[in-house]
Amino acid sequence: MSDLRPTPDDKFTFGLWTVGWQARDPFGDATRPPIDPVETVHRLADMGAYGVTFHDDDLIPFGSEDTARDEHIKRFRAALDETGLVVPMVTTNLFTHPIFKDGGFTSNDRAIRRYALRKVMRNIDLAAELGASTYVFWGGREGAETDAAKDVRAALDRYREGIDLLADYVVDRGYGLRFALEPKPNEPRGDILLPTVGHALAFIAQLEHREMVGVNPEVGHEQMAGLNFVHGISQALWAGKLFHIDLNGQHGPKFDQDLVFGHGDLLSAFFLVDLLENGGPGGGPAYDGPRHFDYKPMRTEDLDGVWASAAENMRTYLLLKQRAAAYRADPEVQQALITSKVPELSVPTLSDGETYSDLLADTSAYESLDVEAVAARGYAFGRLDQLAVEHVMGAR
Ligand code: GLT
Ligand code: MN
Ligand code: MN
Repeated sequence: MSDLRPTPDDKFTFGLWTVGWQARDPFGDATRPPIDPVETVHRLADMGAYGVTFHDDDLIPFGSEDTARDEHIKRFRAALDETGLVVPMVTTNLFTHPIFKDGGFTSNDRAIRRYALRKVMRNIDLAAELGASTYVFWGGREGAETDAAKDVRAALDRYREGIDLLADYVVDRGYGLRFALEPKPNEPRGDILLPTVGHALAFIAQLEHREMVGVNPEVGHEQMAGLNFVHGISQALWAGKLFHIDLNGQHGPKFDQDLVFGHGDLLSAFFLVDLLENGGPGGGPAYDGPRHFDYKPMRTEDLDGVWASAAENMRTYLLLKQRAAAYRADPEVQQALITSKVPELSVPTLSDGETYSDLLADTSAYESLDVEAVAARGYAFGRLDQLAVEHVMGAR
């Protein structure tokens, strides 16, 4: 089916670290060789992707001399120019090198915090040069294993200080970048600061440049905490803070699996795509940014399996987009939504101009309401759920 062939209009993007993961885990060595970022750019472009993203160290090995650094950037740029792939998002590695073992912005060691800020500033310059519009902050090492080790209120002060300083830097340089904080509850730290979308949104409200900071939620990171990803994304959209999104798959609360998109909670993936694509006020897309896949090809895959899995992310997304469109267009679904009063929730509880005094005076709202009869009404939500399941299964 031709409309299942990805094109740059679909805005599919991948991190260099995703397909490039060599599958080293805490118990075993790498099962795959490294992949040259230039090859990744060509492969992704051939598959119909829109863009590529990276951490500084994915492109320029940590500790490279300036001349080597320039050469890595030059080769990468040439590949982008040849293929037309764009770089919509860039981020920093503040977690691999042992210096970051207690965090970057929130390390107890002040010298490390200063070093981390410098590392980010240098890479922000590169992000701006490459035309990125979003800079992601995943604070995987910002956390602790024991409550004895971290003054969390001081850590949040330092986190805020770091983001405020970097926002000042971006504003002063005139870079067109916005920041997106990526929550995760745990792994690699026992507990990570800003563990969920909700925590991140509350933190953002305390920032000096809060207007330029949003979130980059990841499917598996919310699901690891047993949370509903669609609800988290909905709240981020409601707050005007869905600046970026990391799509992947996860089977409930366990280690971060980073599976292919949809290869976990498929029904949740369906409702997510429906929200992103059809959830806007007029029925249009609620989110128009990159559909960024942050997954890891399974450790058991060889290189052919790596590229096959990259394509599977995009194909699964496009299939779910088709299924969601069919679900929305199904007259039985439309009728079932009305029966379940789903559209009625958009009607304000008080009428235009009505006040609480009017509500107090309305005996039909309270005194004469047949509470038992209203309580007895069913919502038929099960029917809606079944219709969704049947659409996902291609049964309708
Ligand atoms: C790391 C993490 C991801 C983040 C990346 C950005 S790095 O792979 O597991 O979820 O998005 O720093
Ligand atoms: Mn993850
Ligand atoms: Mn991620």
